[in-house]
Amino acid sequence: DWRMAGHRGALIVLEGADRAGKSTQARRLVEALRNQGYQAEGMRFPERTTEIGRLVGSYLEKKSNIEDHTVHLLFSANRWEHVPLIKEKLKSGITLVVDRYAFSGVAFTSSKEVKGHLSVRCRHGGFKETELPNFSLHWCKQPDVGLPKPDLVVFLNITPEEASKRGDYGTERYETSDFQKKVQKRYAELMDDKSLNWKVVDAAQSMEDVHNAIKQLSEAIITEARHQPVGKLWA
Ligand code: ADP
Ligand code: FDM
Ligand code: MG
Repeated sequence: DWRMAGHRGALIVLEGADRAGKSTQARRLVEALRNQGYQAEGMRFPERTTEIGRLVGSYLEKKSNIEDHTVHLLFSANRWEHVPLIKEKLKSGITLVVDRYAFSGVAFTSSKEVKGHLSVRCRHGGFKETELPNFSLHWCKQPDVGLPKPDLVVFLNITPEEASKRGDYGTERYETSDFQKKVQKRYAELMDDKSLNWKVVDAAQSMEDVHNAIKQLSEAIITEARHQPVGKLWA
């Protein structure tokens, strides 16, 4: 059948704010692609079932505290430990639908304030206390440089007002409206990167309409990616 035999699968990532519909749409997309005769599987990050994933999971559930840089590297390591599997699946023709990827990693960590102060020497002698800089996008991207590059990154776009109609924030780390607003700004900066195939979908539409939009984008990219090698992210 034209949908299989010798061609690689596509790497499709869903990103977006809390309650934008990533997990719902990832499930529906896999199901719809399979019904159309494609080989497709879901994947998510963080993947909490590995040893590294359990550390990250316990951090998100606030059962443990991990220093900010360190946990950023663990989120990235959780992706790297899946790279052999990702490559194998794509090579065998399976399209992967991934719920969050390196873009979440960068958007969330770069929204954190670095705690602490730095003493800097003034030009005319003496010292002044200055705040440490926030995590830069540049610093946050480095651990994920070279990961398999998504063929398509769908950004499920929703306003905080629309998202709030879908229920309250949970009790995990990062689930506050102040923090989520910062994350949203960081996503916008990441979407300025034209070396990636970002597609913005209006996530305030009905589940059905969002699904149809994502499905159409996905089928087109599966056809396009078939003959191309998998790229390297931010490399
Ligand atoms: P995310 O994974 O982005 O946090 P979910 O897929 O878990 O989002 O969806 C969050 C909640 O919003 C769920 O209760 C889901 O049923 C609901 N939901 C998802 N998409 C829509 C939509 N298009 N319209 C209305 N409610 C939705
Ligand atoms: N998150 C997710 C990060 O901070 N860094 C990452 O690299 C990734 C993949 O973990 F708050 C955050 C984003 C979100 C949480 O929540 C995961 P879900 O509900 O499992 O997507
Ligand atoms: Mg989700």
